Amino acid sequence: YSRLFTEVVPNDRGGMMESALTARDRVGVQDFVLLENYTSEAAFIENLRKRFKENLIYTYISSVLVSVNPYKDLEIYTKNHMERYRGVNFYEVSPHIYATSDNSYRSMRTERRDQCILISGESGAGKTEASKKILQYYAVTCPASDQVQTVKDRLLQSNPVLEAFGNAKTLRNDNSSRFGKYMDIQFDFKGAPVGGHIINYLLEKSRVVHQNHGERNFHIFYQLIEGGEEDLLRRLGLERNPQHYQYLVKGNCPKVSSINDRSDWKQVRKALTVIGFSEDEVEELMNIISSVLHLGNMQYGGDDGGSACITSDTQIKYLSRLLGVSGTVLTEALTHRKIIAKGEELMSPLNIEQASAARDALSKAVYGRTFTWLVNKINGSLAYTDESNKNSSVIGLLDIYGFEVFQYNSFEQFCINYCNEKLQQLFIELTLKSEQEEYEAEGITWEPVQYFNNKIICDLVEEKFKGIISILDEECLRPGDASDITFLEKLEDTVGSHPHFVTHKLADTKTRKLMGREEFRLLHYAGDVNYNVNGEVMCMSENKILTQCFDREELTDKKRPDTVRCVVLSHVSPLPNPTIVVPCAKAEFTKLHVTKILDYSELLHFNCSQVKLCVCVCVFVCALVFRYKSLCPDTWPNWQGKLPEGVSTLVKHLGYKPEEYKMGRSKIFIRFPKTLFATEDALETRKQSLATKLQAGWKGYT
Ligand code: AOV
Ligand code: MG
Repeated sequence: YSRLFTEVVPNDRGGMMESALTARDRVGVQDFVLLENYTSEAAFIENLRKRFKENLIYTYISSVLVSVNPYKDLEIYTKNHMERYRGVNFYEVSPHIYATSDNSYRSMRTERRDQCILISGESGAGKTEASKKILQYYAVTCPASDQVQTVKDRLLQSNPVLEAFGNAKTLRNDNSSRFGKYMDIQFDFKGAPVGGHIINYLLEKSRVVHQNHGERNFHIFYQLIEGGEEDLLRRLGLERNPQHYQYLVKGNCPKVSSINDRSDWKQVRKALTVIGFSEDEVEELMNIISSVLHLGNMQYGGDDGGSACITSDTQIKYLSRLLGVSGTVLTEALTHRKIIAKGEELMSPLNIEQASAARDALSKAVYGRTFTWLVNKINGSLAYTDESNKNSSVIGLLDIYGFEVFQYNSFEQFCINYCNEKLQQLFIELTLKSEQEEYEAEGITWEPVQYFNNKIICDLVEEKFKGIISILDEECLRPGDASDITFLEKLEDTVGSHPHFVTHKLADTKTRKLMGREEFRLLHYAGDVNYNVNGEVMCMSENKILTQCFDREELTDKKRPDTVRCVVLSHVSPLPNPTIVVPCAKAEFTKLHVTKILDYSELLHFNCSQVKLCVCVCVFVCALVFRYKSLCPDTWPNWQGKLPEGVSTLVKHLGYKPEEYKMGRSKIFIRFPKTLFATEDALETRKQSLATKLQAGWKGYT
């Protein structure tokens, strides 16, 4: 139960011995459950702050791991660290992402149940980094054979590839995930990783054709242009200058100081080979990537009748070569649409605006499908084919795009934030449910906790016929005068009275000042966001997959949520002003920032609800007797009787009052952390006095 102890952190007093009490004062507690004043937001923040100052970025809330983004490399992910956490009960070591990883692994092995690790937190919090650390931990610490080594390499190398095609620089994060990822790591009966499977959710395709100011397109475009070999670029007809491409200039941000596109290209190129892409496949992949860039540079002019025509055939030439489609077919496809009149197919010319929209739609579709193809290809290379091994189990890792708010929020932010709402739902259900199950198993009565359940917001978005998605769907399909404005009006009519929904028209004077007329505001669990409806009805009709973006069935079909063992909640100090372009004054950690996180995340809420539900610190009775038996003459050197009686004898001797603890079947629930700390301090005093006596030549200790 070293969670009760304080990490040994060198202090700035020249290595002078520090008592447990002052150390605890200095570096805080490792588990928020141990906070004396657990309902106080100030105490919670103070504990986070103390630990962060000492580079202790991890803290538990019971079995949930909270991590604060340090924005600097800490020497805490070495092989030695991995060894320290390997096979050790996570109660016995200080909080770490490796402890959580190891705990899931051991639960999977001993209970033979599939596991799942959910990682949540706002954009830039460190979710993707956490998921990579978990994967690295398994790759290094799990048993391996030659064949397994290949699987481990492929699992690890899938990350740079997926990040190249699915991540981009945003205003919040230089390496922001623009898709949701659920990865299963498959283990054989010996506990060796033997395969994997990735499910991707809703790539932000609109980024291919448009980026907000200060943001970039997906990394791969810049990597190819900056790092691609001369002859490759010549074959693809590309210039070594991102500024040359319309799809790469929208955000006016070709270079990012934290990113080296050239070396990243090398890494991605190598990773593609490790995963099993042939030279031809890589070339084809790059053909597609470069054809998207050529598409973006296509210029349209209008003829006398106002119909669009392509003014230069340079792009068409490249495109027809790269995509293997005839120039005439391409030209017609990009300037006409097919209509069926009286049973006959006719080609009707598009005007310039329509042709540009068609071009962008094609680019998005091509990129989106290529991404899906890439994921399938990686899955093929990770597939576990040994049918004889039926005893395999999996650990699932969920890493989605985090909650985000910009000055201008569109449908993309709506989807992303809805995903986060759903994850929060799952999180609430799982943590509270598992606590309650523990109480039931231990035969302890508890009082149900009042907490904010965000189901009400999920319903607002997803309810059939009267949720926002249904209304949008309906407007997209409705022929006639459907527009962004009719969509907004329909929202006002249908969900206008919902407590988490506001529009300019419905808002009070103060809120109205903060909103545009074409916006609706959702009061999310993590904060208020104004969504602009501009262009939604026109371009979103293809987005039927939205409803799948966080399909609960994905997680429930294998009855897995029941088996979730741990949740990682990552949190970074957010921007003082979320619209600032450079993400964070990095390791800044001021009180103000942290208060903001808590507002955002309801993290404190979890803390309170968890603790209230727990009402106490719980310790396995056998561990309690074993640890403290020396403090009571009746239990020292060994308690011979039944364990529950041993505990009663011990706690009576220690002076625990009846209202301070409750006995469960296998655990004792102690109401106040200070009770346990006092016992811990008594143990230390005893150890020290024994040490002094032994030094003085005392031989009475056996
Ligand atoms: P995210 O996944 O939560 O954001 P990332 O995992 O991409 O956030 O982290 C953002 C950046 O923070 C990384 O690129 C690192 O520079 C830094 N960082 C995160 N975790 C650590 C760590 N443990 N140690 C050191 N630096 C770290 V998003 O994908 O935008 O929701 O959508
Ligand atoms: Mg991420």
